[in-house]
Amino acid sequence: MNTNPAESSHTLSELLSQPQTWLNTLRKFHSNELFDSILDKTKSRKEWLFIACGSSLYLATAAASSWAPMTGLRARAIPASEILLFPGAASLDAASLQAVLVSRSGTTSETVRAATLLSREYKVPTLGVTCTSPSPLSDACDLTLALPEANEESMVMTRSFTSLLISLQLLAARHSGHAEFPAALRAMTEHFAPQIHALAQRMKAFAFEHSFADYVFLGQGPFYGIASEGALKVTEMSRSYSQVFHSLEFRHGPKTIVGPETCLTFFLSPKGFEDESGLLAEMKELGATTIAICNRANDMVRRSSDFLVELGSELPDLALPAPFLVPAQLLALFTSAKKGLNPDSPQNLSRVVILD
Ligand code: F1P
Repeated sequence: MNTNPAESSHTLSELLSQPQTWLNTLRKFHSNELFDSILDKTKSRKEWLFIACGSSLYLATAAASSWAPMTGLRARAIPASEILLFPGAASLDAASLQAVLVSRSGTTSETVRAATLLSREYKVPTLGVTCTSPSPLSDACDLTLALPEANEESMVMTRSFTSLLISLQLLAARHSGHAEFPAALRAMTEHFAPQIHALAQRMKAFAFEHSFADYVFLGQGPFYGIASEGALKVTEMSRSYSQVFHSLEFRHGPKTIVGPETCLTFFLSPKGFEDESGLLAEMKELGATTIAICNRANDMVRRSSDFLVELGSELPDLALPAPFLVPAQLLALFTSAKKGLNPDSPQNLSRVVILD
């Protein structure tokens, strides 16, 4: 019997269930009438504003970076607290805006309050995206996209993050008639599913062999939200210091912290591969310990990475955010295991932040 709390946690089993949950999500939204109804009711909207807190905010960030190139519409993500505290800075134009409020629990106070404020005061139409419906969020929003199948027992988000992200990407694909995109996501899932257990074993060995003072996650475009979530996962699960930067921003100051005790994780996008892998090689030269996550590596990436995740597919950038996040989730989980922590109950955290 496994006595390490991390290795017998809900978090690990839910993390490993992601490929199956993605397949279920793809099946559910294959020819789903709810999508058609949401798209019909939002067709006049020219700008999509994704709003959330915590992991759901990073999901929203990755979703906005998928939404804009797929639909050709303006899209951005902001924390719910910005809507509440500085609505004037959020450019809330009721004539063009569609708000999308993301929350696994559908209960986070700031997100629910933002939905209510947008709807009542600013007359902005609202779509709730959640694993929990009915919920305060679904009650506050005009429309709801619910994915209860991806909900978790765990405190931290793993499969709900990637599956809600895939749902929003599928909605964007339907919006813009990208009929080939669901097939690309299915190909990604079928390609990745057989790799996940071996990847977990390799990451476990890596985490147990190393002790890091801190962690940095680097990504651009749709991978910036993924890098942000990777950093949050490591902090939440393993109580470690972790930072995120747009990859090429790392040269502009932050690289001063590089050394063998700083673990740098690079999300190498197909689009930015040349520039991002150049940065990886440069940071390796400076003495960093590096994790590289990519579709296909070259010799330079192989030489410059202490831990390489090569998906080995020909898939486009936008099919990759979900599987690219998995190694970062595993790093967080096994760093927590190494420290003897239980990721199901991180210190000071609750599953939802509910304010009076
Ligand atoms: C948002 C969230 C979680 C986080 C934490 C508190 O929840 O910030 O991402 O892990 O434990 O709540 P939700 O709005 O998606 O339910």
